Formats: sequence, structure tokens, C-alpha cells
Amino acid sequence: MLKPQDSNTRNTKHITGLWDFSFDPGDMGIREKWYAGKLPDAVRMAVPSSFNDIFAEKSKRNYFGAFWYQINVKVPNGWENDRITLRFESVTHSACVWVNENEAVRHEGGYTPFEADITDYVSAGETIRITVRADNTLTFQTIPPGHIVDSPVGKRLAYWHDFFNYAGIHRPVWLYSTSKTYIDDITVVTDFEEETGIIKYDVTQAGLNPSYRVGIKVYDANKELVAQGSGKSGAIKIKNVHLWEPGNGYLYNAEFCLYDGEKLIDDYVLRVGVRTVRIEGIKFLVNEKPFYFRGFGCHEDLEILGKGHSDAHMLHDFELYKWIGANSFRTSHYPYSEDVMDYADEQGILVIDETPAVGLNMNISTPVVAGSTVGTFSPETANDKTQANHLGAIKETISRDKNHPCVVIWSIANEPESKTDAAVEYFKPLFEAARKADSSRPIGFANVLFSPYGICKLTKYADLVMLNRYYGWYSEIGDLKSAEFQLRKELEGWSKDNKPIIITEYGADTLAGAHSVLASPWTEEYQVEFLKIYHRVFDSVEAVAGEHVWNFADFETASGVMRVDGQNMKGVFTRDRKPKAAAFELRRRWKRDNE
Ligand code: BDP
Repeated sequence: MLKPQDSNTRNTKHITGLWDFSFDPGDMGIREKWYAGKLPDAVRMAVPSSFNDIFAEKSKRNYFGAFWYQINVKVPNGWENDRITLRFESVTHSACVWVNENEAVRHEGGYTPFEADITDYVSAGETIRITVRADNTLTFQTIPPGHIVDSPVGKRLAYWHDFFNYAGIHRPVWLYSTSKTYIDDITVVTDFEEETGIIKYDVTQAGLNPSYRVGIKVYDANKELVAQGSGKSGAIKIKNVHLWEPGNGYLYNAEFCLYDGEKLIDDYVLRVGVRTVRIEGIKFLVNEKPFYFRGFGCHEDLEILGKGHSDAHMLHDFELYKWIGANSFRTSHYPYSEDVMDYADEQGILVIDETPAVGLNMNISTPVVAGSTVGTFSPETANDKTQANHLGAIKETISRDKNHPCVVIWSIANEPESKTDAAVEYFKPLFEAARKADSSRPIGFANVLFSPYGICKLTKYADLVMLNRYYGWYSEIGDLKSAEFQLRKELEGWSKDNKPIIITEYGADTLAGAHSVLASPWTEEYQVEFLKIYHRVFDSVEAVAGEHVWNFADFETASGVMRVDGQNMKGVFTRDRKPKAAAFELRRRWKRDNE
């Protein structure tokens, strides 16, 4: 799925700023046709942003159910002869959209884009009313899952993932225009042979007359034309290629054009980084060279904005990655804003791109109180419908991000139940579908500590081992000697699989400013000692191909006895990006390798 852009034939308009907003606790809006006029009792709401932390009332902040957004917007003059599309980058978790009184599109899933062709409902120069009914309720069938707990004092939403259920229009909304026949999708896969870069591509066109001639021109970073080709699919060769490398996100501009004779019908400029990724035994190879992942599991999580995207915060976070020597991160536990992916492309930061399938492990008691434990996979819990939604999330993630050179691994789930036959039945087709959607990148999932080597039944379907481990925190707390012993023992087991091992999570909750000469849990000293023992083990196990500390920064969670001030405090930085002592420890280690 292509991101909107301005080109010779395309125009865009961002619809951000203040929208009208109403809660709909009785779910009356559709019956009462709220889309037909002004929303009742509306307040103003920022887009992009979560709605939750805008309010100062608990019931509004923790609200779950239906809620509505509305805005009047002018379709630009000059779009008379064009196809006009309305695009949402993310509405959490489900949405139904009307343009004036016409239902335009419905979408399930809170972290991937969706769009509607609204050409038939609108005209250039006209002001239209866009209305969105969103819902942030989680069920056993949604990805991520959750459920409503009905108690004598009311209902509450419970879920198995350890981050606050922020909701709203989290990313920009767009109107954009294209020709009536247009480039619908482009897929590129890159390779190189000695000095020659290869861009294999496939273009699909759609609309009125989708059989136009396709022409491609590739420009280097100095805007020099370096290669060209034609045809709906093929391979373009670039002599003396400048590869996209970790830390050096060199990008070409590949301009894809549709022509009717000599007449330009549509053009789309795709940024392409030429690089390869491949696994060989225990090595993770980028451009045929072994790569070691240094970085973090992160969250989209900000004060006031919640999961709303902010360019300024994004830039600052990447500055901190640079400062600390990180070369990669995981989009735990959902695909991030497309702007983040674009910027990672530019910066040469590698990304493990994760779907929103987190919390598919209902037998473990997580920090979030999710009610009684239940079997994860059953007709009443995660079932065929859940699996279908999960498949949709995998396909949408890959379809959105497949052309980003920064994406080097797909993670199809975080810590799912993985030791039962039911898990195999649920996941085997998902691994197959992911591989079918993209065979050019390794596929994995983050394994939970309760499913260690010899017990986990899913890792054999993955191309690499990704482990979330908490020896020294959720077990052996305060006893780092035992933690080190257990960790080493487990990693030596996994090494027998002859696959690269990335530790996708390891970390200890740490209250910034808490200190102890005894390095006791929760202090900054403990976090440092904890990291040190992990690093000692990683350095002695050859198959370890990377380390992602949990977490980059402290982040908001649901309330729980293990969460202080409503946050998971495993951040190396505080929520407002102040370094804890661990940040300096990591910088010492990571910069040593780096510079
Ligand atoms: C892991 C989860 C992560 C949590 C972390 C923790 O993958 O989302 O935040 O534990 O408890 O199980 O800190």
C-alpha cells in the first residue's frame, strides 16, 4: 500500500488539527445517524493524538466503547478530473467512516492504514463532512485481544498486554488525488552483484484503464539519473551502486510512471535502499556482512499525546539512539507511524517490524489484571476469527512496510502461547502466510520466558530465535548470580538450533533517582548490574546476534501492583527522555563497538 505523496500527477492535503469529538457510551450514534449532522455534545480533540490524556477526568481517560470524530474540510480546487482518496494512517482499534452521509469505509485494527475512494461522493472545491465512529473495545477476536469484565460495580476493559490502551486518531489523515488510472502498488526487492545494484520491481495499476506503459527512472542522492527501465515488472541495474548500510541510509529515488503514448498519466516516487538481508547458520547478514543488533524494544508513548505521532519527539528519540550507539529497534508491539519508518530508512537504523499481536497468552498472569486465566486458543477465546484478524494484521503490516530498507525482520507476534499443540495449529498457517507475503526477509516472533528451549513448539517455524528474558527480575530477583547462570544455561540450549539469537527484551524496572550501594532492585545501580551480567553472557555465546534492552523509555500501562505511577519503569530513559545510569553503561558498551 503506497503512502500518499505530491508528485507531477498527485496532490495531498493533511487533515490534522482540531476535530469535533463525542463519546457514545450508549452506542446510539449509528441509529441516530450522527454522521448526518453535527455531533451531539462535541468537544474539541487534537488529531493526531490519543484522546485519553487530553481529559482530566478518570472516566473519560479510561473510557472504552464507541467514540466519534468529525471535521468539515474543503476538497482542493483543481482536483476536478481526479480520483480522490481519503486515507487514515491509524484509528485505534476499529473505525467506520462517512463522507457526508455516505459510508465510505470500515476497518479493523488500530495500527495500519486504510483508505476509501470518495470520488463519487465529493467534488473539487466543495466542503465535505468527514465523520468517524471509532471503538477501542478489545475482545477475544481483536488483535490485540482483551475482554470486558462485568462486575457488580460496573464494566471494565481488561487485556493481557503491558501498555495502556490508548485510542483515537493517532496519525495524520489525508485527502489525496491521483489520475483516474493510477499506480495502485509497487513492490521492490533489492540485491547486488559485486558493484552492481539490482532493483527487482513489480507495479500494479488500477482504475479506468489499467494497462498503461510503465516507465522507471532511478535517481541517486545527487538527483543524477543512474538507471532506467520499462515494463510492469522486471529488474533494474545500478552500476557502482551505493548500498543502504546500517548507519548510512543511502536512498535512491525510483520514479515509476504510467504513460499513454508519451502522455504522463501517473507518477510515484519511491525511495529505495539497495541492501540484502539473509540468515546463514547463526549469522544475521546485512549486505553479506554479519550484523549485531544493538538497541531497544520501544513504544509509541508520550505524555499528553499518548500514542499520537509527534515529529519532534521522533527526531529526539533518533538523536538519543545515535547518542547511545543503538543501530536498531523493534516496533513493540504494533507497527509504528509510517513517518518513523521513513526516518529509520534515512538514518540507516534497522527495524524489527512487529504486528499488533500481543497478549495471545492468556494463561500467564501479566502485570495487567486481565481477570481469570483462560485457555488462549479455544472456540470461546482466541479462535478462527481471531486468527483471521491476525492474518489480516500480518498482511497489512507487510503490505505497508515491504519497501522499507530499514525493515529487516517481521515479528508476527509478541510472547504468544507457544508450548501447546493449539498454538502450533493457530500459528503454522500464519508463518506460511507471512512467508508468502514476503520471502525476502526473515520471519520470527518474540518468545516468552515460560516457553524456554526444549518447550517452545513454535520457534522451529521461525527463521531466527527471538527471546524476551527476565532472569534477575521476574525470577531470581535480586540474585544476579543465579540469573546469570540460568540465562547462560538457556542460551546454550538455544544455540543448538543453529539459528541467530536476538534477545528482543531484557531489563529491570528502575525508579530514576533511586540508589543503593547494595545495588538492590528498583535502583539505577541494579539496572546497570543487571545489564552487565546479560552482556557478559551474550559476549560468550556465539549464536547471540543482537541485544534489544526493554525498554527505550518508561511507558504508560494499566494500573497494576508491579507498576509505579502507572508506568512500566524498565526504560533506560524516563518517559520524558532523561537518562538513567544504565544509559551511560549502554553508551560505553555500544559506542565501543561503534567508533
Ligand atoms: C514482556 C512483554 C512486555 C512487557 C515486559 C515487562 O513483552 O510488553 O512490558 O514483559 O513486563 O513480557 O516489562
